[in-house]
Amino acid sequence: MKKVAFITGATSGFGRAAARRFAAGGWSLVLSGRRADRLEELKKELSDKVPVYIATLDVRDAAAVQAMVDALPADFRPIRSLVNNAGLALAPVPAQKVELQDWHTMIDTNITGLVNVTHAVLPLLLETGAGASIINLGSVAGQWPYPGGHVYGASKAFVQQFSYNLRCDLPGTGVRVTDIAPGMAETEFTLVRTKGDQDASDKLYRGTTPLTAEDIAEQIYYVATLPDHININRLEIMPTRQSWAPFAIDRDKT
Ligand code: NDP
Ligand code: 8X3
Repeated sequence: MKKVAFITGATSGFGRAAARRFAAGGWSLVLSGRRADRLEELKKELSDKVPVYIATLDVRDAAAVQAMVDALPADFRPIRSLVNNAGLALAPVPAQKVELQDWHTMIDTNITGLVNVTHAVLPLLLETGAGASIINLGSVAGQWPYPGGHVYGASKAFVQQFSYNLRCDLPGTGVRVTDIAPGMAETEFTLVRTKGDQDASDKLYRGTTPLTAEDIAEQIYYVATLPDHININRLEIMPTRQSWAPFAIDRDKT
């Protein structure tokens, strides 16, 4: 049976690398993101290999998400994997210095957007049944607190718990759910987080070995292509050269 992957945030980073990985595996693709030019480029690159349907979409807009899913051509409706990847971090500063709008943007994208897409695509996954999967991009930040993580980490904690709770409602349907939780990976993520500060992004990744978009795409594809009876609940992945910091202690000056 033909396999279709529906990927949000396919214009960059993990989403774009996942599109390429699924195409290499022969899957048809539904690709979305806000940047139409990048979607066109990716379609041009991949459509000689597999059928590709692109849709410009802001996941925060529930009505637009539903309309996009309703408008899917018949060949792209038997969705086997939904990769809920669109997301972002903003405001890498202490909570007390954050602009409120940045918190709202993270909540609207990482939580509301992911919920919008899941709600719209779930009926198609249920029709697919056995072997279908929802693969949500969480983060190590959803499990481990760090300075400047505030709403970003909290939004990814939502992704983890939402993934687990979906599992509780889906027994008997064959639909699997996984929270993939990467650590530091070099994509456009830090450029977005710093609102375009290329130096800050380069500095973060310099002198170490971050994960790559392709590393995570490989994990997404692995989860999507496991035998139907296997569900990985959560997959946390860090670069070997990243680990945890000690607890911070506020000490009196002596
Ligand atoms: P990128 O910035 O490279 O890609 C993010 C993607 O999300 C882009 O394609 C962007 O597309 C899309 N996106 C953002 N906002 C919206 C929106 N409102 N509507 C639709 N699409 C949107 O980052 P990554 O590839 O690194 O991040 C992908 C996911 O992985 C995110 O959820 C991120 O939180 C998570 N993650 C990233 C880690 C990292 O270190 N890089 C580690 C752990 C998790 P466009 O701008 O065209 O809309
Ligand atoms: C992104 C990874 O380490 O910046 O989710 O939180 S990290």
